[in-house]
Amino acid sequence: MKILHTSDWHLGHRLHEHSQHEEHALFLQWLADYISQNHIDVLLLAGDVFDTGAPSSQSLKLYYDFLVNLRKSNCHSVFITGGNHDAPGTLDAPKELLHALSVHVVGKATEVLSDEVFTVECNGEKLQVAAVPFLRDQDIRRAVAGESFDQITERYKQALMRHYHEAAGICQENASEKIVTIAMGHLFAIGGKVSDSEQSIYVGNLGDIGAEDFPETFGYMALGHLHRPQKVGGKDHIRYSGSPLTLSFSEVNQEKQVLAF
Ligand SMILES: [Mn+2]
Repeated sequence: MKILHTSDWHLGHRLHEHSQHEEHALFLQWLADYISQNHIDVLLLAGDVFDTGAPSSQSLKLYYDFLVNLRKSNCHSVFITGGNHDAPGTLDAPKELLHALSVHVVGKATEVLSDEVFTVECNGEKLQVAAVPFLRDQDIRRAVAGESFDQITERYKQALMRHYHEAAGICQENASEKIVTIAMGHLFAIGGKVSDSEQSIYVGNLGDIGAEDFPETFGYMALGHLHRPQKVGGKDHIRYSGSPLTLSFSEVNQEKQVLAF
């Protein structure tokens, strides 16, 4: 089974007031061709599909045209999670319609965690995906009156890791030697190198979530949020694909990429 990991498209982004629509259109055409020519079976898009919560009709058209275009390829399953730039409602509105096209969307943390875990089968191989979106504080824990800033930060981190560990627990119920388990995420992990174009995903720095905090159940972690492609904590299996387009001058010398494996 061949998988492609990408994130942070930021459709609709303007670079210093210059539209990047043409670049985005060319990227998506290239990506559709790449997926087709390289027989990619599964596409993972780990957040920040759009640059804003209310994308223009032009940006929406790029997105939907791309998804329809994929129908011509081998790619039989697509997983799309919400990032901090995405409005969960915008991504989730066509959820059922897209589900009918084997495009699985998780715009925000679901009420029942098992709704974020999917199993797909292809050529006798099985893949489990914990499609975890950007987790907002209010989505994963109940605030307590009078919390200090440090308490909020610590409790948010605990809730975040609990979310991943519970998702891993659900995956383990189906675990077998023949199943590959992958998680998605949109967050800042320790040691990550930032660019100028990522918006702080949370008040303060959740800088102490490291590679070792993620459950070992996941054979690969497809991350989004940081726009520079990189591994987390030197681990080959915990990666940021980075944004496909240059979104700020600080990224000029970065080699942009998607990850296929
Ligand atoms: Mn982003």
